[in-house]
Parts: sequence; structure tokens; C-alpha cells
Amino acid sequence: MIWNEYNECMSREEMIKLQSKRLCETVERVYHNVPFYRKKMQEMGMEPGDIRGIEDLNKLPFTTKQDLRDNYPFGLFAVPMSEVMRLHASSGTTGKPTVVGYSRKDITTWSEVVARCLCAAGVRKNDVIQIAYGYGLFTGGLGLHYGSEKVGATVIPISGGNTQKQIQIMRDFKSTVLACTPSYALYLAETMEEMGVDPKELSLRVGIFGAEPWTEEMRKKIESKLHLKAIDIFGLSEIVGPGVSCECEMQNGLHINEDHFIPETINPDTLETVSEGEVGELVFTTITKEALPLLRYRTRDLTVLHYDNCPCGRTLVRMEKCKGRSDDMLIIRGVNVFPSQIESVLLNMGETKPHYLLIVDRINNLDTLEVWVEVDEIFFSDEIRNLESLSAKIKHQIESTLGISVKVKLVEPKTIERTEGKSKRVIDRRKL
Ligand code: DLL
Repeated sequence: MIWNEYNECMSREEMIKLQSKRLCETVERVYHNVPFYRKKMQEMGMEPGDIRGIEDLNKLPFTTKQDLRDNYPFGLFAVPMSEVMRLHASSGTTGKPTVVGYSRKDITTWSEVVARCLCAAGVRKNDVIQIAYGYGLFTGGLGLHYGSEKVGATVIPISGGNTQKQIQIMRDFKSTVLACTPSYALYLAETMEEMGVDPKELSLRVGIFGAEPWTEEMRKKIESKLHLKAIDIFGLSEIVGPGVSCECEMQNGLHINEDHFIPETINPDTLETVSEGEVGELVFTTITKEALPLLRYRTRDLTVLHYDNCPCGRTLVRMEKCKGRSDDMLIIRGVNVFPSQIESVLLNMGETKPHYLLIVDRINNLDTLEVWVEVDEIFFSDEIRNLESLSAKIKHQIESTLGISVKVKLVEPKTIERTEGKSKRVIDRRKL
């Protein structure tokens, strides 16, 4: 079943026509309503009339998170506050939060795109969805909530945390769909084990997991532990929240709701568009948003776009599972390292727990990388030799993947902090 067959299955020509029309309207609107964009365009010697369709998209200025910060809190809004129905914010790691606003129409659009995602994931009106993303300023909880209501599923707005209660409710209310971060899904699985709850006896069928990067190996782990189909959902507050893109049941790339958000992938250094099939930084232009329209917003997320057909029938362009963020990329002794590479190695080996932490430091002017991995308690009561040989094996595997030397520290279960939201995988002491 496809939620909105008309918009999700358009021919490329129809899509380009629709995107072009909406892009021109958006440019016109921001030029007249957002001084920041008017100034930027004037500085570039541009007028709205210069943009005739998406072929002119790359003439437009980029927008960055810094621009949102500089205009904190409402400076980039394109409607008066009387038209703003909702505010959300993302905390970020440094400084002020990024504030986003929604008009009545924006909330409707958001519900529509999340409903499309849920439907693509196989969620139907007879499902019971447990929403364990945080409710509040974070967009995860309320975003999934409105979309689920639109689909007509039964919503359990439990929010994040209170892990034992989550499991009790999941069992008693027979939740069929679980929506939370992938790391929290693993934490739930671990807690079930401790409580003696067998996931096979639960009714879970589908997981709607996102808000942080996770690998294919992590997907397999979660699917086998929780006995459900793990679907990847992507989004960011600045663009709308969850619902920018989502996998269909093929689990082969996330369909982008491109009739609302036009994607591009660029080389983050040269800002040039990368060729199809190449990794680039994802950039979005919103073309239906009223309260906070953004031109060419640089997400920092790295992915590959695919325009070929998907067997599900949707023609919406697909993005590969995010490879991480350009600002999550660690440069260790000159080598680029993504936490996801280490996650893949560890989960592929399958001899540890899926909980890890990377500690980067600089000692005597030399970068060091220490990988903490949790292993079964039994390793600590066994002969020390077993611990040493596992640690040597992991060290070897990681070193041959990354090409740099690392230190591996095997730690007892629960040493690494669990989170109910986005996990923190890296501690970089070099910046301190
Ligand atoms: O995380 C919105 C969201 C909520 C998406 C619930 C999915 C589910 P922010 O807090 O603004 O919004 O964070 C956005 O999180 O730029 C990515 O770096 C990362 N991210 C979100 N979804 C995924 C995903 C929400 N599926 C930032 N895979 C984005 C990888 C993701 N990274």
C-alpha cells in the first residue's frame, strides 16, 4: 500500500515540473519575507525571476546551521508569529539550540510525510505503535505521533525512558510497532533479557528507527534480538523533523519526500554537485514550508542518491543509509575514520556486545584512538588469556580496516552509558 500514490509514484518529468513550480514560489516568498535571504540574493546580484526551475537550483545561496544560530531564535521565519503554531528545537552539542517553527499547513505537511513513511514501512491502521522517541522540543515524539494518528494506528505516546515500564506496556498493550532510536532499541532488548521477557512472546512486528547513524550490521543485530523488521527513518528539525525520508519494505535506501524537500549531494570542500552514485553531503531545499523555508540547507550528513526504480513502485529518489556526518568524521593521524566503520567490524565479528565507545586523545603530539567494547561477564571470570586473545583479534580487525593502530579495551557489561535518545559514540579529548 502506498499512502499517496499520486505524489509518491510520479514520473521524473512530472516531479521536475512540480518541484520547479514550488521552487519558484518559495524563492519569491523568501525574497520578500526573509531579509536574510533577500540580502544574500542581492549580494549575489540575483532576483527571484532568475530562478526558472530546478535547473537553476545551484544558483541559489547555501544555508548553514550557523545562519540559523546567527538569526536566533526566529530571524529566518517567513511568516508573522501569529501564523506560527508550533516551535521545536534541537539541542546540538554547542551553544544555543536551533529553533524551528511550523504554520498550520506545515504541521499538516509534516503529518502527511510521516504517514507516507509509516505506510512504506508497513504500518497500518490496525497497528499499535509505541512511540518511545522523546516528546517535547525534540521533533521525534510529536512528529511520529501526528503521522501515526494520520495513518489511524493506535498510538501509545510513552516518550523515551523508563525502560522497564516500556517493556511492561509493550507486553500488556501488545504493541506491534516500536519507534525509537536504534541504540535505545538495543537497550530495550538488553533490559528484556534481564527481566526474563522473551521478545518472541511480544507482538512487535516493525521498528521505526532513526535520529542517529546506524549500520547494516546493527540492523541485523536489532532484527534478530527483537524479532521485528527494522526500518530506517531519517530527518532533521531544520527541514521538518522525522519524515524527510524513510525506507520501504525493500530496505534498500530511504525514499525522500522530494515533492516537499529537494535533495542535492555536494562535495563539502568545493560545494560542487557530485555525480550520481557518489558520496556527498546532503543538501535540502524546502519547497512547501511556510514558517521556515530553507534554501540549500547543508545537513553535514553524508550519503549517496539513487534515481533508479525501486520495486515497491515509488519513484521518489532514494538516499543510502547515512554514512555518518562530515563533522563526526574523526581525523586520526591524518586518516579519516567514521565511527560506523568500527561498528561494522565489531558487529560483524559478533563476539562482543553491541555497545562501544571511541576515545580519541593526543598524547605527546600523537593522536590516539582507544576502542572500548563491552563483552560478556564470563570473560572476566574466565582465564585472562581468553580476554587477551579476543582483544588482540579485535585490534587486528580494526587496524586492518582503518589502517591505523588502535588500543582496544574490553569492558564489563553496562560500563558504557546507555541512552534513551541519541547515543554518544565518541569522546574526543583533543578538543578539551
Ligand atoms: O533526529 C529527527 C528524527 C527524529 C529523525 C526521529 C528520525 C527519527 P535532529 O535532532 O535535528 O532531528 O537531528 C538531525 O540526526 O542531520 C542526522 O545527522 C541524524 N539523523 C537523523 N535520522 C538519521 C538516520 C532528528 N536515520 C540529525 N540515520 C541529522 C542517520 C540520522 N542519521
